[in-house]
Amino acid sequence: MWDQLWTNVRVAEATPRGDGFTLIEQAAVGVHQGRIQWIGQAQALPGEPAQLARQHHTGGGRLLTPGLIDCHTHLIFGGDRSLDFDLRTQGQDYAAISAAGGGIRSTVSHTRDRSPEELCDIALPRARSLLADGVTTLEVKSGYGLNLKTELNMLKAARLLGERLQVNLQPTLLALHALPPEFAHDRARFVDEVIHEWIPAVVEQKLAVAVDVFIEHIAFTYAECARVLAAAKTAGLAVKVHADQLSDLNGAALAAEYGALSADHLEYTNGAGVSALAASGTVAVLLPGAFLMLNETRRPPISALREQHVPMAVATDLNPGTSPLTSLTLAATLARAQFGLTAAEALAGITVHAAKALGLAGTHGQLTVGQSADFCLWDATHPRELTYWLGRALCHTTVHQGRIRAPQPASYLPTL
Ligand code: DI6
Ligand code: FE
Repeated sequence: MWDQLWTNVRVAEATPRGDGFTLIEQAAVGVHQGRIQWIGQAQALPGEPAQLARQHHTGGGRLLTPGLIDCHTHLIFGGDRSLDFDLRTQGQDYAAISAAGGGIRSTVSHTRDRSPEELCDIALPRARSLLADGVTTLEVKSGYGLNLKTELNMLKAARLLGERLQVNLQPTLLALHALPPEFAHDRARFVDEVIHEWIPAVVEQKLAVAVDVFIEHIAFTYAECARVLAAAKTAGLAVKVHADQLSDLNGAALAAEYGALSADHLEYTNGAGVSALAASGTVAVLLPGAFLMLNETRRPPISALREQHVPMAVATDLNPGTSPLTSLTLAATLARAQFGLTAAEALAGITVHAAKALGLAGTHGQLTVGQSADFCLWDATHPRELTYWLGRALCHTTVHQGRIRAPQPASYLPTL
């Protein structure tokens, strides 16, 4: 006997290629031991509901999609950067604010010296906002410590978040984000410390599953990033790259060279970079929140990515500096409005392709037998609508590993 049976739902998914939707009317979903046990048209169920499952839920005719996956966030940090945004709206640019001591380093000063418990408490409301919008798998990066103790504290805070919330939390060590002021005149020694101290500590304490680097003029060079990615792979961790966000430094090629799970941002990626991603099977993660808030005009090479069948994911990049965006459906809506993704590409981008960007293809992101029973019921009539409203709360119910999640207080969302 199954644990649960859901009936009176309309099952909607984007095709794995992102070129359309599949819709099953009058569908049913059987759940057992946290996984999907059966899915299809209710009339094909192998018995009466009362005989099939211990619990029977009706979905009230709502759309049912895979649980959403936010595959790129920096949601743990102290303070905020509303002042940076003020300065940007008055004409200063991101790189200049960073050079003048604002930017990432100002968040670092508010993040250092906080305990994992404090960092978790601070991040909790932001995480709840994402969850209220249907997120069941959440990637969280470190990167605002810039010293080993605080990086580890951030990752411990991420672990606490995963324990306190019903969510599949995927922690990433963002090893090269900004050069710590203490190493201003000794870049190589900092990279050495990351390789010889940070990565081994994270592996030993099992605090991260991936390592990320930021290749950019205001951050790190190709060679510095390559050294860290090589060390991460040797240590058995997956790798990811913040690539070509503000300029073209061959970040996509770097990601491909090291078999990265994903290359993220990609506004300035060149044609060779797109081909390299296609060849390596690396997911392109689009981050329209940062594009919007930095008032960027150069879009990622969507047509080339589409033509070469590079899977495109969409994420919030939730961070204090460039993307204070706490809704993944809004991120996907922005990806449609700003980058021209189709509704199906946008939904694939926050489900099946986002799972691939986290190395979770096959277990998460799709509604197939054997996958984790993570799904959402929506007050929407067509899956297109999920990425159409700007900031409307359509998520009615979320199921994570077969368990209905309690409603998340998300004060920023207007109530229906
Ligand atoms: N790219 C981003 O968009 C964030 N980090 C990164 O490498 C921005 C981080 C910040 O400005 O605090
Ligand atoms: Fe980022």
